[in-house]
Amino acid sequence: MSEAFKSGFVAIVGRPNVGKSTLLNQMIGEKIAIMSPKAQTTRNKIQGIYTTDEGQIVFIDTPGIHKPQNGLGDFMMKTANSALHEADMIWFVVNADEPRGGGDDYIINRLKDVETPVYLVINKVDLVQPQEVLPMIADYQAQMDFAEIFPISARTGDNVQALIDTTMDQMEAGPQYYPEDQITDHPERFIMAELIREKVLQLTRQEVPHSVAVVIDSIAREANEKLHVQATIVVERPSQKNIIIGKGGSMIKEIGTRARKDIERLLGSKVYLELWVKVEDRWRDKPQALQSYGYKE
Ligand code: GDP
Ligand code: MG
Ligand code: K
Repeated sequence: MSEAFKSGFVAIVGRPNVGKSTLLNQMIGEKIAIMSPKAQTTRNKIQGIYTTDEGQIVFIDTPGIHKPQNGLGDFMMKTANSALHEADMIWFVVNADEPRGGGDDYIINRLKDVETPVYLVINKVDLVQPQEVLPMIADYQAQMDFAEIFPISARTGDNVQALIDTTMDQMEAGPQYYPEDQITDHPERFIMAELIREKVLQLTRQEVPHSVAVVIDSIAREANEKLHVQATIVVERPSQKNIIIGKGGSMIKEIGTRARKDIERLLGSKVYLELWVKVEDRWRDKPQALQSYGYKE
């Protein structure tokens, strides 16, 4: 006799770079959340969907929770806040190879205000000795009550299945929200833009900060079955545009090549990627620009 199908939403929170996107990718097995060694790569709420015969877990990958500094920061915090209340469960991800810091405490204080059960997920245990984990658990437990505590490695997959299994166990009976072959509810357009933005951040390092957005202008299927994607990279200053284009167009070519490969893998189709660069001063403080680049509620 089989039990009722279970389903629910899990919000993944944690300060930037603790490995939230890596964990999501490890579970879902597709590159849908964007990884980068830089902070705040994930701006929008990205849902990964995990389905088995037993049930379905819909993951909400939140942007790093932090004090807002401008219009964009404010948007990001509102997104994270609403995710906390919508969720049936929260996974609070922390870094095993760093002591609890101000960024973690800021989140702990916000989590204390939510009714939703919180799992403490201590990630990157592959970087520390086993005996270092216990004192860390004690330290976090002294701050607040956690429903469960899981030391894991999102990179190696260590203990990730146990985390998922326990989460699934504790979900209530519910509908299957999405078809089982669906791994994200975001339009491919958004994922493509994020893949391009990821390459810009990876390749330009410090020179082009977070003042970069990517807009997919058009997607068309060509006669030869190739997908023609036109996209615009939006920056705030002409100097940043020059960096992105690079000497003789070398940088934009590299960005395009890398992004195209990821997009082809995502869509299972040959892609012709055409990239443009546009300067728009201080777009992060303009509500209208924020909206047209997809950062709206
Ligand atoms: P996010 O900002 O929380 O989404 O963090 P990311 O998923 O982008 O990861 C930030 C960095 O930590 C990346 O360089 C990851 O490769 C790395 N990382 C994530 N999880 C692990 C892990 O379990 N072990 C190790 N060694 N590195 C990890
Ligand atoms: Mg992330
Ligand atoms: K990141």
